[in-house]
Amino acid sequence: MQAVIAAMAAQAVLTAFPSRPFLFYPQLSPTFTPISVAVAVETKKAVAIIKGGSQVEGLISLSQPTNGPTTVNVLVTGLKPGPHGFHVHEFGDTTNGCISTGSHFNPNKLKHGAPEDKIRHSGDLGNIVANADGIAETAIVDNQIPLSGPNAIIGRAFVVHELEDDLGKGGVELSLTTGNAGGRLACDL
Ligand SMILES: [Cu+2]
Ligand SMILES: [Zn+2]
Repeated sequence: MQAVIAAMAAQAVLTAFPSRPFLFYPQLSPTFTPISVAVAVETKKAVAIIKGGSQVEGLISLSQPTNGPTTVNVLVTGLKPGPHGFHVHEFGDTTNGCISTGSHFNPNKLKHGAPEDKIRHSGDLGNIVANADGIAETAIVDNQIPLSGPNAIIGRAFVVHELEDDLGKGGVELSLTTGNAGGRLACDL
């Protein structure tokens, strides 16, 4: 991945404010279940804005009810039509450009895979697919990217890649680390 990073990358850094107050707002929105009287379900929410040196930009909004999966609503524009690897990377750090976001978020020390695989990085969200207009719009529901707790993705980064993620099945060395998804599209805010 590193060799092609300079190319273009789209990524958003999930920051738990205060340094980047516009990037990420965790909010607790209490909602009440209709049946139980005293049970409140807290849904955590977050928003990340993707922007970069290329024309790739977009908005990612996340929500997670207590102990439930995280829903990631993705809208990215300016992409080449087709699939693009989409991951949570380790560090919400762009001081050295996209390379500073490190590898795929991988708290369980496993190999790269598809979102539905048992063996995968927690940050492996597969591909988002851009249509003929270069727009990728999708909703991803995933259990391994919580917004709180020890494996929370707060403080990490979303990265959209130049190429398709082969989901660990490409048969080349990079398949098992990065999905061979090529450069990171557009970098930083
Ligand atoms: Cu990636
Ligand atoms: Zn991975």
